[in-house]
Amino acid sequence: MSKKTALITGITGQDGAYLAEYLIKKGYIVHGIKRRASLFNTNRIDHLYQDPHEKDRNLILHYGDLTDSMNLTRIIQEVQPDEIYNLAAMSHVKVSFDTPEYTANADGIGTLRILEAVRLLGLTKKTRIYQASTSELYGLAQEVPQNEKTPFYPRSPYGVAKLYAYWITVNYREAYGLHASNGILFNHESPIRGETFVTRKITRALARIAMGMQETLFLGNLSAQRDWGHAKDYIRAMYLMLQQDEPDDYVIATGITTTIRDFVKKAAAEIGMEITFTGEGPEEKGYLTAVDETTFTAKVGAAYLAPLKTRLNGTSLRGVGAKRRRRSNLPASQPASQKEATSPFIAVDPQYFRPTEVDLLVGDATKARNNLGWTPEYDLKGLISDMLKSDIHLMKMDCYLKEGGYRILNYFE
Ligand code: NDP
Ligand code: GDR
Repeated sequence: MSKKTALITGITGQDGAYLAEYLIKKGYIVHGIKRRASLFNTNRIDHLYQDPHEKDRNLILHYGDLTDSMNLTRIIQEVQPDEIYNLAAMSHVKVSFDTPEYTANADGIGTLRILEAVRLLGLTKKTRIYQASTSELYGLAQEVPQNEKTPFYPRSPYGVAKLYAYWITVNYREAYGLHASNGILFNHESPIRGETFVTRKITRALARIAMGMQETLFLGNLSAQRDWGHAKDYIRAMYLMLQQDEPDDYVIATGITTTIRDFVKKAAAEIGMEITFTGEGPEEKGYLTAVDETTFTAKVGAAYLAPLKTRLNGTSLRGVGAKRRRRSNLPASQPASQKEATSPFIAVDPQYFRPTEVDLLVGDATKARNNLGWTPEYDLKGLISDMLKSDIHLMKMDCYLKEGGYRILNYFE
């Protein structure tokens, strides 16, 4: 039997990289569309990359862009894919407020370009399509939890562009009989999550803070709630949707929601650091209030313990609040004046607030469980553990480079 062929747009992104690996393991020939950039941008898939001169390659990359109809049509014609996974998008909600027109073009009309190319090329019976829809469609959530029947109310140019993409996918399915499905995926993260999404921003910063390479992490709205899963689980759901006899739309979620604040606390606890929050709104701050030395030593390393304890004791940082708590094990109730004298681990910077926020997302994936047999393998603790393990490893490399006198790059948003 000849091998199945898949075309992945957004193959250089988090989901594209995991999906490419998954499909190659299943015996697919995977084609991917990458954008031309002035630097190499295939970091996430370099381990799958094969020299273009090799024969019988199972990963083939094409230059392209979702804003270029002719390019997309030519690639689809050449590849004649059995399955298209449309994962490419300007995927950052906050950035979409700065680039609304481009976001509409790539995320909204980009989907139409793919659907229309499949139709024009006469591939409606051959090619199955997965559209990367999103829980951002629910935006100002009309019910809790959200399922496939919950009305949409997007709250950003990204969400609105994805709303168009969702409905045009449904429309092509109904009008032309295309096997096209929407995966309404809730937030999913991993060690290769983009560094400017909040979970990865937190795990990277906590690793740096634990090793004394960063003082404070600045975040936006700490009270937003998200339903976070692991990207490895979610790409399995994409694949399953295209293996069904009938196309359909599915919510993919864990059913558990957590605030950004609690994510910070859980992630810090994973490596033995207790963070306590005090204050409200833009004045809210998170302080180190205890260290579990055994956990910290096992997960981060004994070499980094002494500087952290110095920080806990406040001696290098003028403050006395944390010192009092650590000695007497008091709850975090010391006077604000003392707390303010201590350098916080976490502080709020309103520049990360969004003009319209999505406050609460939590998904009900019953349909996916029943129809696709999909269940996630990772819970939030497992996800956090996976991300921190990887970021501590990464930051240790930076530490070694720094100690060796080499320049390290500071990527902050
Ligand atoms: P990433 O931001 O990690 O990856 C996006 C990919 O799209 C990258 O490969 C990027 O290329 C590519 N891309 C961006 N703009 C264009 C364009 N104009 N033409 C061609 N390619 C482009 O996203 P994720 O992997 O996290 O998400 C995958 C998809 O799923 C996206 O559509 C996202 O909106 C959606 N989604 C994601 C969720 C999540 O929690 N991760 C949840 C629900 C939906 P480059 O590497 O060059 O930037
Ligand atoms: P989201 O993810 O907008 O849900 O979109 P993101 O991680 O960017 O934000 C989640 C929540 O955290 C709050 N937040 C911050 N966010 C960022 N990025 N940086 C901060 O410093 C910060 N502080 C607080 C945000 O306000 C928000 O409430 C992701 C993307 O992957 C989309 O492509 C996808 O469709 C949805 O998930 C589901």
